[in-house]
This record gives sequence, structure tokens and C-alpha cells, in this order.
Amino acid sequence: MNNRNNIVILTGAGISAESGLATFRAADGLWEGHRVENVATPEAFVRDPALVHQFYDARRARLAEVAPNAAHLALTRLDVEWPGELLIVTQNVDDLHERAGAKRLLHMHGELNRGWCLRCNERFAWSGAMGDGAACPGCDTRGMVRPDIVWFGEMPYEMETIEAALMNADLFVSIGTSGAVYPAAGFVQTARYRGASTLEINLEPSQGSIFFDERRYGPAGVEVPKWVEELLG
Ligand code: BJW
Repeated sequence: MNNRNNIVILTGAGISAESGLATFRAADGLWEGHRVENVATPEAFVRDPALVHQFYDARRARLAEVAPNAAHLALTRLDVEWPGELLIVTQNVDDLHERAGAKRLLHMHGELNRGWCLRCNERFAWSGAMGDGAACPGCDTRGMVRPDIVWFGEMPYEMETIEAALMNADLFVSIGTSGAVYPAAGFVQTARYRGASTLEINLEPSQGSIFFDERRYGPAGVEVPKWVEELLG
């Protein structure tokens, strides 16, 4: 990994696990209590908005009880100190990267603390519960606000910016993601195709582990600070 001026980092639920947020596909993961198709598709929201709001309201409440961990803080250190280009692309809808202080950050699957009005199409910051007929702060319509989150079948956010960063990357690092959900699962192949070195940091090999030049397996709270320290020297 000699020429690594431009770094793209993809993070997933595993980076927030040590903060106390459940991952999606572990045995005790979020989908245990709720089938994914019952909560994370636009069809589910049309069919049973109360259930979907209940699911996201509970996660928003839980988010307020947790804090960034050593892995989020280490990536912020890298963001602050890295002189080259750097982009953290998170699939997570939590705000732990920004609470840790990260600035060069994109949320490709939306954010728990944002809402989207299906009547006037406004997107806005949101705190607290959204269920029970919340009013849109833009048009004041009740019951038309949904979490600003990318569900299955919807287009992830910021794809043009992400693709451009991947095309220009010298180093692509994937942290705490199972590689089960596209398009994020394909980023490693895009970066590789363009000549980037690739590194996976995870508890165990992801579905796409064969595409990584280097693999480090262990808790993100240990492995990410170690890697950042090595990189910054
Ligand atoms: C640790 C750790 C520790 C634990 N330390 N590590 C058939 C084939 C291919 C694709 C498709 C297909 N059918 C449909 C599709 C497309 C579909 C898709 O990928 N489906 C799959 C199920 C196959 N994708 C979409 O629909 C996406 N949109 C789309 O494709 O639009 C068209 C398009 C075309 C071309 C270009 C661009 C777009 C939208 C996907 C939306 C995903 N939404 C969710 C829900 C968001 C809301 C919410 O949070 O509730 O996003 S699904 C869920 O999975 C969530 C996550 O962001 C995402 C990824 O999960 P993640 O982060 O990887 O978590 P886990 O739990 O899976 O893994 C955790 C990892 O951490 C594990 O590996 C652990 O080992 C590790 N770990 N503790 C380090 N301490």
C-alpha cells in the first residue's frame, strides 16, 4: 500500500456494535424481532406505517442512549490528520461518526435523525418519536412524514459522489459490514478495478472477503485505532 493518498472508507453496523447498537445479521441482530421486509421497504410502510414507525422510533430512542466508540474516534483522528483526500461512506443510519467529530462523511442509507414528508417532499432534521401522525415542519401536514432512510428497492444517496471517490481511490477500507447489501457490497470491486489497494476490518470474513488484499479480523474498537496509528505513524 505505497500510493495511498486518496482513501475511501466504507463503514457498516459492526463499527457501532461496541457502542451498543445491534447489527442486522447477527444472531441477536435487529431482524430477529422484525422481518426485514416488514420494516425496511416502501411497501411495508404503505401496508403498516405504525409498525415501521414503532421500529424506527425505538431505534432513534436507543441511539440517544449510546456514544461513539474507539473506532469512530480513530476515524475522526484520520479525517482530521490525513493530508490527502478522504471520504467516509457510512451505511449506518446512526449519527455516531458525526458525534465523534467526522466531517468528510456521507450517509448512503439515510439518517435516523431525519424525516421526509411525502406530501411536500421536504427533508428535515428530526428528533424524538415520528409515529402517531407527526406534522411536517414544512407544510404542516400530519401523518405523511417517514424516516429519511433508504429502504430495499430505493436508490441510495450520494451515489455519484461515492462512485467518483471510488474511481479516484488509492486505498479502499471496509469496516464492520457483512457485504450482503448492494450497491455498497460492490464498492470493493469498483475500487480494485481502478487499482486501489483494499483492506477489510471485521470480526470475521465478510461475504466479499476474497476481494480484499489485506484482512484484519477483530473488534473494530481495537483494530481501527491500531490501523490508523500505523497509517499516521
Ligand atoms: C463487527 C463487529 C465489531 C459485528 N467489530 N465488525 C439480488 C442480488 C443483488 C442485489 C439485489 C438483489 N435483490 C435486490 C437487490 C438490491 C438490494 C440488495 O442488496 N439486496 C440484498 C438483500 C441482496 N439493494 C437495494 O435495494 C439498495 N438499493 C438499490 O440497489 O438501488 C438500485 C441501485 C442500482 C444501481 C446503483 C445503485 C442503486 C438499497 C439498500 C438499502 C439497505 N437498507 C438497509 C436498511 C436501512 C435502514 C435501517 O437501518 O433500518 O441498510 S438494510 C441493512 O443492511 C442496512 C445496512 O446499512 C445494510 C448493510 O448491513 P451491514 O452494515 O453490513 O450490517 P450487517 O449486520 O449485515 O453486518 C455487520 C458486520 O459487522 C458483520 O460482518 C459482523 O461480522 C461485523 N461486526 N461486530 C467489527 N465489534
